[in-house]
Amino acid sequence: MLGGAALLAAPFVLTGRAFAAEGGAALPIPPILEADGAQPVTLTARKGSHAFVPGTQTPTLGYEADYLGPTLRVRRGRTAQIDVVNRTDDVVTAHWHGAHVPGNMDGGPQTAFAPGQTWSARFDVHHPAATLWYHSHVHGKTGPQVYHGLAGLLLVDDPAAPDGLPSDYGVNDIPLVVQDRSFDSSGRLVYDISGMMSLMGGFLGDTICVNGAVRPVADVPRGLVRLRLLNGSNARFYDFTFADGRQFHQVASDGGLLPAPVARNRIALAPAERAEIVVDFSADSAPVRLISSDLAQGGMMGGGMMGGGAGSGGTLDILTFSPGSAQGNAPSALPAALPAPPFDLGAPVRTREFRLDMHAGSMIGSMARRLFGATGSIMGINGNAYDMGRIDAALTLGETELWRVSAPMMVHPFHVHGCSFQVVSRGGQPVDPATEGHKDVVVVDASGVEILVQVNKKADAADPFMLHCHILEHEDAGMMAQFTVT
Ligand SMILES: [Cu+2]
Repeated sequence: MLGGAALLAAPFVLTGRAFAAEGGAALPIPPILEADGAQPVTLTARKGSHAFVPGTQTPTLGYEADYLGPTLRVRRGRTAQIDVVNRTDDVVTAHWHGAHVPGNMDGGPQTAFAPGQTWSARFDVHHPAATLWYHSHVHGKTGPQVYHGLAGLLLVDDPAAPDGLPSDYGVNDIPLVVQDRSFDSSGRLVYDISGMMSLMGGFLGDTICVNGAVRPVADVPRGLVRLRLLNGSNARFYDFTFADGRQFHQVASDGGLLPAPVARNRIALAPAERAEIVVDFSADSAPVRLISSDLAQGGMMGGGMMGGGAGSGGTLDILTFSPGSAQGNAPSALPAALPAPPFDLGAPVRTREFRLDMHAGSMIGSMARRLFGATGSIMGINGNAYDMGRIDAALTLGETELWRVSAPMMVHPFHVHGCSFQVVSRGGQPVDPATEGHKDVVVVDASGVEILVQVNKKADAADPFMLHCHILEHEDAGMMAQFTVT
């Protein structure tokens, strides 16, 4: 026990922040890559060099790009054909986050493939219209690989169910991948998780980037504009609002459209969550800022122990819109109803419980083992750290289950592969599916959530589906389990 305090104190490393990342560049719009044509498209994971701010290059990773990747677009009823090529120095995957695809096409840890190899993903698109995304998912390396750029958006369109929403990509239908990053004094990306705060709370950057640019400016037309928001951060939670407090409408959540637009003036997104919102810029002649409360790790240990991250308690600038700087044709009014997927999962035939553990009882000992490279993890689910050789649950194809998920120590974003689920209660209180929508990530705390899960894609023991915390440092440290569907 002697030395415990020293072990905890040693990893706190404070680095200088002489590099001040100035914002204000034009918002980059990732190019569209149509991935459901007659021929496969190529998605090459490669090394790159990217300027988050003009004039300062830093080594990065990307898919078909120096940083991040193209916006893949597929249509419901067609077949996606994507050849993922690895030109990095390490194993990678491409996981189609939120997509309903079989386990062997899911791009989870078991499908990691080596430099020089190609992984041919082929899947029928049964998913309703939605804003999904893709990212590398190599066990133990997801955090650094996504941080350096191995992520992109995956949009599903449904030509048979027009939504009546703004749909001119990059003009009035704008993708926003929001991430926090840190830079050293020369402007190079920093990913240092050796400190206890990063281990416990996940990595938090001190600079907000959108589509790979620091606090950029987006030219938008006057009128209705759809924003497809992805929290692509490793660990940071956001609570987005406009600086002027204006109302907007949420039209979709993780897995697809809501039944009708929901008026809001703020929207919280945990890591990996998405929301589509429609904002009315028709009366604006001045710039409009999207901001977020700086939640840092406010949920950690009930708001205490790990609070005080970068600027905790303050406000983060996300990006600025310049209405009237672009021209576009948009519907003049929001539709009253949207072609949302139905909620028809039926009654559950089985109940399971998942507890997201941080092993409080042996935290110091476990942390010491981890910091010194021995085996052992402080992160797990139901008492077990992730093991690629162990199947944690066996589901039956098409059966609805009720999952009770809890997180005694801190708030975690819980993600399930292979399906969209319905949140039925949070802290014992019923949740309205019309405002929550179809989810694949849900925020869990000590009071617990209940979700209805039905998986309609097969996954065998060789290529199981994952369920895990989407704080990537927690996932990498073992807060993940896997299940089959047969
Ligand atoms: Cu977590």
